[in-house]
Amino acid sequence: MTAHQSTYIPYIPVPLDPLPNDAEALGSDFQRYLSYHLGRFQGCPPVYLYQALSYTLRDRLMVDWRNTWGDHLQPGKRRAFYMSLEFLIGRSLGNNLLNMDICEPTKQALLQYCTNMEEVSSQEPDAGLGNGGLGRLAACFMDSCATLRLPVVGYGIRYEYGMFRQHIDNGYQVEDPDHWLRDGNPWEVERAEYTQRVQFGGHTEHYTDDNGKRRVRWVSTDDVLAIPFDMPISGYKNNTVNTLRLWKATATDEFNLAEFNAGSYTEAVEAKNHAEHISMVLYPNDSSENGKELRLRQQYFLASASLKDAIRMWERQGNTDYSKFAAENVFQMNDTHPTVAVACLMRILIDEKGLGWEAAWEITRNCMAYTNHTLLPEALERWPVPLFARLLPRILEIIYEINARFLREVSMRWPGDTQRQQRMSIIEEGPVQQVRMAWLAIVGSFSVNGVAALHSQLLVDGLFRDFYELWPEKFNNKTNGVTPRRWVAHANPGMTALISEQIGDGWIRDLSQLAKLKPLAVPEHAAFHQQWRAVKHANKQRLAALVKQECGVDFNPNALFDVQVKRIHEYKRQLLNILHVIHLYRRIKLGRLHNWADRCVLIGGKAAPGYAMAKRIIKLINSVAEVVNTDPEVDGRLKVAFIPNYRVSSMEIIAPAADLSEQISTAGKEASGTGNMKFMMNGALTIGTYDGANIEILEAVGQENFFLFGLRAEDVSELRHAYRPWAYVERDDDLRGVIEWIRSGHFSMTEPGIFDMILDALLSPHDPWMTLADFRSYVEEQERVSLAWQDQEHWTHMSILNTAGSGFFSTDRTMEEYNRDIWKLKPGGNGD
Ligand code: B1H
Repeated sequence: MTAHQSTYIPYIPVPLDPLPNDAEALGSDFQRYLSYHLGRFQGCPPVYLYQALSYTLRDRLMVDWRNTWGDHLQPGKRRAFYMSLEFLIGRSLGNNLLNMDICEPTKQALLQYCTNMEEVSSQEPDAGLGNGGLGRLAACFMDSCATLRLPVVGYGIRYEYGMFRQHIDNGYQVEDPDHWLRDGNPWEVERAEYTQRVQFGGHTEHYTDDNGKRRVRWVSTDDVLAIPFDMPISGYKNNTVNTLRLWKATATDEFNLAEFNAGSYTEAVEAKNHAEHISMVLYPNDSSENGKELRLRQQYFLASASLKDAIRMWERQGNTDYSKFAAENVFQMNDTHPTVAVACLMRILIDEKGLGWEAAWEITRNCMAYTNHTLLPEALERWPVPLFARLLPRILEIIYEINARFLREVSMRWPGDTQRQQRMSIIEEGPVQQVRMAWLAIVGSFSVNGVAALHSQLLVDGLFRDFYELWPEKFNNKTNGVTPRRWVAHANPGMTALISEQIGDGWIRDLSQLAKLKPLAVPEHAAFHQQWRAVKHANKQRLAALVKQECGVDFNPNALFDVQVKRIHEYKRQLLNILHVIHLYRRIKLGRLHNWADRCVLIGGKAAPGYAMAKRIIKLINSVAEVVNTDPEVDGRLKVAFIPNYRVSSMEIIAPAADLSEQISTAGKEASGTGNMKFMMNGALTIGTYDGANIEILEAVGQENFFLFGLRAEDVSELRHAYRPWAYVERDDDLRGVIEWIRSGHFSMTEPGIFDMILDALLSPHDPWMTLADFRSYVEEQERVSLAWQDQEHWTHMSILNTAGSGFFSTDRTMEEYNRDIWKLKPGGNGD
C-alpha cells in the first residue's frame, strides 16, 4: 500500500506551537539536522550546511503554512489558482529569511558553527523552472499574493531538469543539463496522498446511461500519475504561507498483463519509463513554440492534475452543487500554455460529474481567465489536430463542440460574414488543421488581459480585434510588476537600509511610499546623495568581483555600468547594443574622444538551443569583447563582458549595481518587460524604446529622467513595407564603419565569415526588427547618457527619482488589480 492508495487514518490534530527563533534555538536545530537527519558529523561539503539550515527554517514555516491552508479551505471561501508551465523562483533561503525576519539570529547561529550566511546561501541551486520574464512573473505573483494574504495556490510542473546551464566555449554558448534536484530539495513536501491520475491516448465510446442520457467514456487510455510536491511561499512578516504545488509524473503500478505473463517482466516495467518523461525537462524556448508532442503532454498533465486537485479540495469541503463552483474557484492561465484546461474542465464536469453541456459551459466560462504575454506570431500556440486526436481524443471532441457552438454565436452576430468566421474559428483550416490555443482561451474565459498598457491596446486593436468586437467587456490590462522583497530588500540591503533610515520601512509592503524620496532628490540633500552613491559604488564592486570571477574581465566601479541582461532574441536587439559598442570602440581607435565617459558594458542571457541566430549573436558579443578588452589603445575606457549562465541569482547582484538599463526592443514587440522594473527600482536610468512597460516607466519618472529613442510601434508598422536598411548605411558614416569592421573580419580573424548571417539579417529589407533604422537615434541618445554621466550630482538626482517613481511597478499593485477586477478574493485572516 503506498500513500496515494491508502484511506486516511483520522488522528487528533496535534497542537503545533511556533518554534523559537533565537540564535540558540536556530543553532541547535541546525546542528540537529546536520547530525541526526543528514548524518554529517565533522567536515562535510557545504551543500549539507545549506540543507540543514533550510530544514531548520522550513520547520518554522510549518505552523503558518498549516494555518494558511486552514484559512483557504474554509467552506464558502473563494480561491484562485495560478496555472503556469513556468515558475522561475530562484533561491528560497534568503527570501524566506527576509520574510520571516530572522536574518540576524540566523547569522549569529551560523557563526557558532564557523560558517557564514554568504557561504551557506550560495550553495542553494536556483530553482530554474522557467525561461525568463513569464516564469519570473509567476514567482513574483506568488510572493505578492502571500504578502497580501490572498488565497492563491500556484500550480506548475516539478521539472527534474530546469533551464539549462550555459557556459561559453570559444565564445559560443554550450548547454549543460541542470539537474537541480540532484542533492534533494529541502523546501518541498511531497504529498503522495493527493496523487491524481491523468489520461492519455485511448479512444471514446458514446453510450446511453441507465437514465437514458447520452454519455461519453474515454477508455483504453495510457494513464500517468501526477504526484504533488508543495513549496512554501512565505508572505512578508505576516504569518502567511501560501503554496506552490508542483506535479511530478510517474507511472501507474499497472502492468501490461499479457506481456507480464509472457515472461517479459522487465520489459513490462521498462515500458512505464516514458510516463516519467513528462516532468523530466523544461522546454527552453522563450517566446517561440516548437510544437513537440511531449510539450502538449506536459500542458495537459498540468491542466488535468490541477483541475482535479482543485475539485478534490472543493468536494472535500462537502460541496456537491456544481452551480456554486465558479463562485468559489477561479483559474488564471499564464499564457496559452495551460489553456487546454478549458476543455479539460468541460470533460470533468460532463463525463465525470454528469452535468449537461450548458451547465458545464456556464461554469467553465465563469471560472477561467487568460493572460496573454506576447504578440509575436511565432509564439502563438497551435497544435495539429491529428496530434490532439491521438493524444487527447476526448478533449478534441469537446473542442470541436465548443467551436461549433461558438461559430453559431458568431454567425448570429455577423450573418453571412464567412471570412470572419474563418478568422475566429478555434480550428484553423489548412493542409493540416490546427487548434488555435489563444482562441480557445478567449472563448472559454471571462477575462482576457495583456501585461502592459501598450500591449493590451495592441491586442484589442490587432490580434484579438474580432473577439474584442464580440465581447469588449472581457478585455483588460494588468501592467506587470516585480516583488520589491526579492528585488530590493533582499538583493540590495545597502539601499534598503538607506531608504528605511529616511522614510521608514513601510515601503517594503507599500511601494508607493517610495515617492517620499522625491523631496530628497534635490541637490540640497548632499549627504544623502553621497550615501546613495556610496551604496551604488559598493554594489558595483560586488558585481565587478563577479564579472572578474566569471569572465576574467576587470570592471572599474568608477565607470558607467551599462547593462543588458535578458533572453537573447532578435526582437530584444542585443545586436543594437553591440553595434553601439563597436561604434564606441571605433571612436577610441579614431581618436574621437570628445565627451567621453568610461563604460563597462555587461550583456548576459541564454539563447534557445535551436535558435541559431541568437547563438551567433552571443558569439559576436564575445568576439567583440575579446578584441576590445585586449586592445591596449582602449586603455580602460571601454570594457565588454558577457556573463555566462545569467539567472535569477545573478540578477540579484546585477540589478543593484547597474547605472544604465538597456531596454531597446523593437517598438511593439516586448509585451512588457520586467527586468526594466528591477533596474529602475534599484536606481538605474533606462535607455529605452517606446515599448511595453518602458512607456509606463517613462510616464512615472518623467521624460527628463529617461533616455528615450527610436521608432514607435506605429512607425514600425508603417515602415514595414518600405524598409530599406541600406539607405541608413549609405547616409551614416558611423553605421557604415561599424558594418565594415564586422564584414572585414576584425572580430572574427580566426573564423572568417561567421558573422555574415548577422549582417545579412540586419541588411535585409525584411528584417522585422528594423535594427538599423534605430541606430542613429540610439547612438545620439547614448551620447546624452555619456554627457549626463559627467555630472555625477545630477545623475544621482535622476537615479533617486527613478527609485522614487518605481512604486507602481510592485507586483503587490499588480495582484491588487487582478484581485479587484478578476479574482475578487477576500484577503485571509491568519492573524499576525
Ligand atoms: C513572454 C513568453 C513565452 N511572452 C512561450 N511570451 C514560451 C512564450 O516556452 N515557451 O513556449 C515561454 C515564454 N514570455 C514574456 O512575458 C514577454 O516577452 C515579456 O515582455 C513579459 O514581460 C513577460 C511577462 O509578462
